[in-house]
Amino acid sequence: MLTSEQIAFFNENSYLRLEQVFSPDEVASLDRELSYIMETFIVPTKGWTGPWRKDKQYLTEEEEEKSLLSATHELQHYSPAWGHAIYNPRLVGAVADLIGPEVELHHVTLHAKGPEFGTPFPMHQDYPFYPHQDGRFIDAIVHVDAATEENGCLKFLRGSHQLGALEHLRNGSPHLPTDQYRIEDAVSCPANTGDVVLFSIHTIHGSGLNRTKQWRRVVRLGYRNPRNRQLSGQAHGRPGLMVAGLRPQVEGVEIEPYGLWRPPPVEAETSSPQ
Ligand SMILES: O=C(O)CCC(=O)C(=O)O
Repeated sequence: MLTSEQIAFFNENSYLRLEQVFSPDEVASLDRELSYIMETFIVPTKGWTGPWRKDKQYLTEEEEEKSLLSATHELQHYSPAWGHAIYNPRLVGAVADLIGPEVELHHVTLHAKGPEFGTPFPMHQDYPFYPHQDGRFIDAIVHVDAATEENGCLKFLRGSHQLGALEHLRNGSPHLPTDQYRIEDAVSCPANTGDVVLFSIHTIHGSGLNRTKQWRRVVRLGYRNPRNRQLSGQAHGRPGLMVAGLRPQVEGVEIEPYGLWRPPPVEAETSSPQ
């Protein structure tokens, strides 16, 4: 569980790094199964789009052309190690201390920056990707690889989650104006393998290019308080796994385990009941 100092750090800085949430053995399984998923299912792309890519604070012309990102969602559909990771007691306990007591998984997303030209991310909040009514939503970044200044660690604008939801530019991937929200004003958050970095859906963050010869792989586990209703965006209408506490009944929220799919209407008496 979090100490009062850790909670105060999060409230002041808009993020918090938890050390060694996953043991070396656990990281080895996560690494092995992630490598299989990446080799078997993922075709890399150039990464996030938009005019920010022409901004020299992020990419030179050559880097823009060569930049590389492997991304996918819901690793628990591919791998037991990632299924177990979602329920990690220390991680879930920390998230519950910040936004609980009840906690629901919202999504799982891989961001793997390719070697030498691993794409950067412009400064943004995660809010526009999956808008929710309030700030009771934590993104937890699981570090499969250590993140450093050289390979594009996360960077945060201190205190930014207090600003609430901001308007984002919508040309390309949602991002904030690069002249007003500069990556050089953000504080770097290097992390070791097995560490988890927590931040709010309203925290302004980004990251630089991976210039090293190895991949930089992190996986985001998005958790919310189930009372915090989603307004639109990624996974809207899909219930998630409850990882702490029991699901409360929330007015206006129907639990549709099959998402938007509806079973076809039952045909009139064509066979006897079984
Ligand atoms: O992987 C990164 O460096 C940035 C990821 C990010 O911005 C996010 O998960 O919202």
